[in-house]
This record gives sequence, C-alpha cells and structure tokens, in this order.
Amino acid sequence: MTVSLSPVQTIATKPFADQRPGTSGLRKKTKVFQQPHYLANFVQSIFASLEGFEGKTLVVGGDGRFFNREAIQIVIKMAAANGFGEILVGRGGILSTPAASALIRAEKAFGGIVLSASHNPGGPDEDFGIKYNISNGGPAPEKITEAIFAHSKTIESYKIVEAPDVDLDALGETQVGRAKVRIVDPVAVYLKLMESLFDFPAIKQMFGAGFTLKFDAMSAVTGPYAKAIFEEALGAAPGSVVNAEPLPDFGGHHPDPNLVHAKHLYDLAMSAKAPDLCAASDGDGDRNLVIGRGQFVTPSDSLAIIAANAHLAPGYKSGIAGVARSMPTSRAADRVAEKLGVGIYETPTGWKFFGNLLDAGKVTICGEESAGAGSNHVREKDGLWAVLMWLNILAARKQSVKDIVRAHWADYGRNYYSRHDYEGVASESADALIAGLRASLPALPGQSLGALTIAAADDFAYHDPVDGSVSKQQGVRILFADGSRIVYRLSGTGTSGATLRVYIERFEPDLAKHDLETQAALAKLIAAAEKIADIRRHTGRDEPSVIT
Ligand code: VG1
Ligand code: CO
Repeated sequence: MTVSLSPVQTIATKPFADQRPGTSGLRKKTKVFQQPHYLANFVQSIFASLEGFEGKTLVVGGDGRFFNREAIQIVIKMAAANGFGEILVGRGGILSTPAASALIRAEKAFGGIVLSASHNPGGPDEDFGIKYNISNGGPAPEKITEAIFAHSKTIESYKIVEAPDVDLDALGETQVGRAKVRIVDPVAVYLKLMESLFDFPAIKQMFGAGFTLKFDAMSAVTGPYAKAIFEEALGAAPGSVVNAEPLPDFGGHHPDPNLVHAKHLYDLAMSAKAPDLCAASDGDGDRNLVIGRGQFVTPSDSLAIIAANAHLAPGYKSGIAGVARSMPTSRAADRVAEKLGVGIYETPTGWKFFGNLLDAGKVTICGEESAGAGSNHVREKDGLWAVLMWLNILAARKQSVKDIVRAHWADYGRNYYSRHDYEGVASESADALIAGLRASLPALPGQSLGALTIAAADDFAYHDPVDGSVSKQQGVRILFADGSRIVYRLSGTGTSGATLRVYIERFEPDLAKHDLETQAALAKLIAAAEKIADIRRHTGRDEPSVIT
C-alpha cells in the first residue's frame, strides 16, 4: 500500500481590499494578519504573480516577532502546495533580512519570503509584515508588488498542503507534501560572506588591543548574528552584545535604532564610560546605528564615509563602481562620488529601487537616510555589514570615529541634516497637505522666505536607467538657491494613520561652522518647511513626534 503524499487542499476565500505592499512589503497590525485567510490570501497572491518556480527553492524566515512561527508554517505548506521543490527555513524561523538575501543568492533560490515588519514594534497588539524577495536576493520590484496587489483583489481560493507542522528548531530535512523542507543555520552563510568582505584578523587584533564595543540587538533578529560575529569570531569582550535573544515582543521595545528608541546608547556614547563604538540594528537586521565616543554619525554621513573608505576593506579593495542613495538622503555621498569620479544615482525611498543598479554593476554602495546602508554583497540594506565596515575602517585608519567624521567634514564640507516625523496623523489631513504642496509647485520657484530663495520645486519622479520603468510622486522637493533642500513625503511602512516625513538639509563648507547643533543649524529651513506646507494647520501638531 502506498501512503498518499499529504493532499493539496484548495480553500475558498474572499479578497481583502487592503493588501497593497508599501515601501517594504505588506505591514498591518498583527490582529489583521491573524484573521482567517488573511496571510494565506497574500501568500497565494505572491505565488500567482510569479512564473517558473515549479520544483525550485524558496527561502523562508522572519525576525522572530509574535506570529512568526505560525506564519512560517502557513508559508511552508502553501509553498509546497503551489509546487516549490524545496523550502529553506532558518532554524527557529529566524532569518535577518540581509541573511535571507544572502541565502537566496548563495543557494541560487528562486526567491524568498521574509516575515517582518522591520523597525515597527511587535506583539499581539503591534505590527506584523511579509515581503517577497526575487532571485537576486532583493525586494520585489514594483511590477511584482503591483501584480500581487491586483491578484489579492480578485482571489477566490488558495492552495495549502494538509500536513503536520514542521519542527522549526531541528536542523535537517523533512518532507511536506511533495516539497523538501530544509531547516538551516540562519547565521552560517551570512558569517562566511562577512568574512570574505572584511579584514577579520585586523578587527580581531583591534579588539585584542582593548577596543570596546556595545552592540544592542534590541531583542530582535540580529542577536544570534552579532554574538557569532562580534564576540565569537572577532573576540569582542563577552557582554559586548546586549539584548541578544530575539523575543516575540522585542522585550516591549520599539526595535528602531534611532536617537529616540536607542537613546540609552546615545547617552552611553556621550558619557565618561563610553565604549569606542556603540551600535544597534532594527527588528529585521537591515538598519544600523553607529555612534562613536562623543560622536553620533548620521546615516547620510555614514554612507558618505563608507563610500570614501570602502577600499580599506578587502572586499572593496579595487574601489567602488558608484554610489546610490534614496532621494531624501543627504547629498554628502554625492561629493564623495564626485571626488572618486564614480557614478551617483538618486532613487525613490525603499531598497527595491537599488536592485537594478546593483545588478547592472553601476553601483557598489547604497544607502538611505533612514539608517540603511549596504553594498553589492546582497540586495538588501545590511545593519551588521555597516557596523563591520566601520570596524574595518577604524582598524585600518587607527583613528577614532570622531576623528574620522571630523576629517571627512574638513575634506568635503558638512551636510547638516535632519528628518522630522509627524506620526499618527489622520490620513485625510496628510493627503491634503501633500495635495496642497503639489498644487503650489508651479508658483514656488523664485519665491523668497527670508534669506532663502526657492530655485526649483517638483514632485520627484524616478526613471530607472536599467529597465526604463518610471515611478512618479516619490516626494515633493523644494530646492533653494544656496543648495539647501526640503523634502516632504508620506511614509509607506506605517500601520495606522499617516506619517509625514520632512527631510531638511543644508550644506556648510566652512570648517569653522562644523560644530553647530543640528536643529539650530537648520532653524531657518525648519521654519521655511512649516511655512511652505502649513504643517501645523494640516496636522494640528506644534512639533514633530520624532526628530532624527
Ligand atoms: C522607511 C524608510 C525607508 C526604508 C523603509 C524600510 O520607509 O524611510 O528609507 O527603506 O522604511 O525600512 P517609509 O516609507 O516609512 O518612509 V525597514 O528597516 O522597515 O525594512
Ligand atoms: Co528593517
């Protein structure tokens, strides 16, 4: 008698109207995802938007947040039912976003599904998310995310294998339906990749000589990676990595490594007990925070400094092909690219826009003002990569973070930069503010606000130089005659109401003026930003909820 392979069931369902992926996948309140069929509908819509995966490999993992394990079981059973031949899952359901990208590439997988709402808080009353990555390891481009959304609006059924849950904690292989499920070490492939890029012996020597690090994994996904890399491979003192165990609710914290949610690190870095380097990563491990003793490094500056120094790391010793940054990111990196004589590209917000440039070999280093940096080693931003890059630069230059940042400003000038977020604004009010800005665009050039004169104003549209696709309405830009900028856009990662982001930048070439407090240095522009967009009237807020 033959045992029938677990039968594929076709389950009838009805569409949910709200499954349009945002800046980085679909993010909703966990309770929304827990509704019957909600996750399954989206997963089926992903598969319906792909072609040619029969018998191929799918990588699956998540950031460990509440509902991660349940979601992974559903994804495994649906991938098997839809015809994937092999499903690779990080042990415990864990894979950081960059590690998932690395695994997709190393295993030549067809694609991957990452369960994460990234820097959004987790737990039964917080956020959950899911995103699909293509075979280059990067986020699905808009063509695919729009197809997923289109399918989700008409879906009538999904396929799932009836099978017992897979033991996610035991390395090895099992069979689910006709697919092989392989539970793999989530760290191994990633660690090997990092060893190939950075001078581990030099960094190890630096730690041996007493260099001190405090890395906060924020009870999110990077703990196991950071322990293995910093403490075990590089010899950082035990305890250098804190909050190293991924927790379903991130210990009740907001796993966003910014100056609000990681203020304790900032305070430590500014204190008498400051280690040489303080660093952190977000929920899914793709963002980074870097603070030297007495010196915070803005993500925009970090991108520029990494671009200028990447050649010091073995993986980049022959130089970089080019740099890409998201449009709102400061133009500090542009000056480096110019000096190096390499290309600089300006893309819309979100890592999915870097994939084509990286695949085409036009750029090596990419970054966003939102604490994201990465390179052509994967197709996602990579928090630990950024910290390792800094460690490598510090080991090679034998200078402090502070000295390196100061020297960079002295060479290139300083781009004062800040982002003001207005969170939880009513969607209609936020939409009205943006609509008002768009309507005012033609009349803005030539207007003066005090000493500032508006030279140009537009709604950023991106023309992808590789595939020719066009993405419109990616942020309203106000460009001033002195080179300063204000950018307005609405967040595409929130799960309740709208978040208005206002990005403010001013270039200061004068070395004698590199020590101003950032908000003070930008005060005139901040006032102009209010005036141009009428933020107070539209949002009812007197000040931003988060300043980074
Ligand atoms: C934000 C950031 C953006 C980043 C995105 C995903 O998007 O601004 O730069 O790529 O989050 O990061 P938005 O649409 O909210 O501004 V993560 O760490 O959530 O994957
Ligand atoms: Co993230």
